[in-house]
Amino acid sequence: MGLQLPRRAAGNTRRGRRIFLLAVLCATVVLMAGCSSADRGEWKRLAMPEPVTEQGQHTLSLWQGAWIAALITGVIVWSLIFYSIWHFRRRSDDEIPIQTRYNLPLEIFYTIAPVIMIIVFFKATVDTQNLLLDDSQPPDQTIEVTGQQWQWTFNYPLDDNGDGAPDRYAYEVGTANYIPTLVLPVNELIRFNLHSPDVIHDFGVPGFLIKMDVVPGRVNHYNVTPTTIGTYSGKCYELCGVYHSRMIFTVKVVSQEDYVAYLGDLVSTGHVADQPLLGGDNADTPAGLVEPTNSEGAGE
Ligand SMILES: [Cu+2]
Repeated sequence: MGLQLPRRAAGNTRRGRRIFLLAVLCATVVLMAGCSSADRGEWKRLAMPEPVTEQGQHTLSLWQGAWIAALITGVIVWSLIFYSIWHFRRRSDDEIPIQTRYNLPLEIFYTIAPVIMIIVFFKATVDTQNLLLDDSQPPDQTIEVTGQQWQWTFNYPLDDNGDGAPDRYAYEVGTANYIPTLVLPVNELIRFNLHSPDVIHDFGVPGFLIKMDVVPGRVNHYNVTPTTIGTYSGKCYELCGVYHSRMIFTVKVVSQEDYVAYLGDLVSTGHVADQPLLGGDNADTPAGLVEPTNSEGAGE
């Protein structure tokens, strides 16, 4: 009689553990079933935004590859840790195990292995960067982008006489009270030439999976080929001053016809100049936006 109670208690514990595991399994299945296809896509991309440019695919591959490599490393290291914890745990009849140290082959291995891993990561990063920055193809469109404190100006070259050289520029200027729109034709190679008249900004669209510093006195550039018609948001990625947070813009990827029509709209509404607006005296001063004095405070 005296032994029955503990045995039943042990059975209860085992049953309890089984019920708990079953509950966890059910909850997992329910949670997974609740995932929309968008959620599943996000899991697959490991939280990276869905790339909507050809070039963005390279960034995504690097991101996924790096995570897979890191996870494999993690699984090996965690397995070794938990194996050691379990296998060499203290037992009641145990004596202290043999104490060893200075295992030279092992020490050489765990010094060299991380160096090899870093070399592989470095090579993958440089290869991806070279693919992203490849500008050997002539672009279909070249857009002069100006980042000025604190908005963006987009200049679209117009080839009026068809000789391949820009004759005028249609433009769109953002201000403190107006978020500008960048319109891009789908499936065309677009080059952004980046200009800054004041401080370092950084021009990027999260969905494009590429961004670049906009440095005064130097014209950086990169190319993208948008692959999906849609509306996206872009921003300045470099803390560039008090109103940095206002440097957001809308991106519309449209069909070739809509792109031509958009440029026509800019011209017909007088948004056209002989030279691109590159900032400073040449760009519109953001209306109502002045450097706050000390008494006014920073505001944002
Ligand atoms: Cu900025």
